[in-house]
Amino acid sequence: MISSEELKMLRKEALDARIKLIREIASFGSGHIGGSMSIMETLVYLYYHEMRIDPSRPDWKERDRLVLSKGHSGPALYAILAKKGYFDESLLSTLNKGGTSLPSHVDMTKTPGIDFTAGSLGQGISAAVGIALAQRVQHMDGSRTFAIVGDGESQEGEVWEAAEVAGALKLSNLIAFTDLNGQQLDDYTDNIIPMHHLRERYETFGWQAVDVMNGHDYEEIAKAVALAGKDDRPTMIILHTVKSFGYIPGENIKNNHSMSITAEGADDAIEMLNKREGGAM
Ligand SMILES: Cc1ncc(C[n+]2csc(CCOP(=O)(O)OP(=O)(O)O)c2C)c(N)n1
Repeated sequence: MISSEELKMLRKEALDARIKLIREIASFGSGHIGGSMSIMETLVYLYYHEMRIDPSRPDWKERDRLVLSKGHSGPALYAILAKKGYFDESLLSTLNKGGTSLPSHVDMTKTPGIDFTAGSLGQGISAAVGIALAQRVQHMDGSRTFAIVGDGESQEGEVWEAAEVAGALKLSNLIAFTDLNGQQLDDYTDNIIPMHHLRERYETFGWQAVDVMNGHDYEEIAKAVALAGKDDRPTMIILHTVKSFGYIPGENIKNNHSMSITAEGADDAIEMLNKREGGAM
């Protein structure tokens, strides 16, 4: 499904995007590194392989859309959008600073390539349902809506209202992901409200739901996405991920949601990452 050449390309792009993301957050001094890193493979897969987009026409009506419902992970998406040419890469160093077009939470009125504003958890997936419905009503047959939801975010009741509506409307052009990294703002999800049985919960609401046991594996992600749109159900892909994956100082610790990163800390983290990736850059 993915050639070895393409796999190599996706891995290279993800490594480069992760390096840009670390520097981006270090330029402000702190930011949402954990939940940004955990969705990097998914974003790279979508923007480099799957989505019908044209960076020179961010407002192209028939494009596929992405709603980053866990909108605090904007810095990851900015690294990808910059690399794809939606805006100049130099803007990454303005993250979250006064007057920036790259606020820490995604804002469609400020940033080319952002399809919906998000940050108040639970709302983005509802918007994605509306966008997918609009695509159907307007007979935009080749257009799809993608959404990425957090596992902590899934404690919001609004997520389940959206899920119920999408299933009832049989929105087969809606392909959503849950980033099941097992952590939320200040603790492990299991210690707050466990997110077990997500697959069964979505299936009950009329979705096709599939677990991706390694949410950092492109072939697994590709296989799951290939299942979508084959019948009249929306699709939920449950990504088992590691929060902060690739920002090694944040991996496997509790307080990795928003972290302080100095310029020296960024250099060290990038060196560690390059070493682990075998010097792929
Ligand atoms: C309605 C709402 N309540 C609280 C917050 C504050 N908040 C920001 S991120 C976050 C944790 C989200 O956890 P999760 O969805 O698992 O994100 P991830 O761990 O993937 O970063 C919280 C509580 C918010 N943005 N919106």
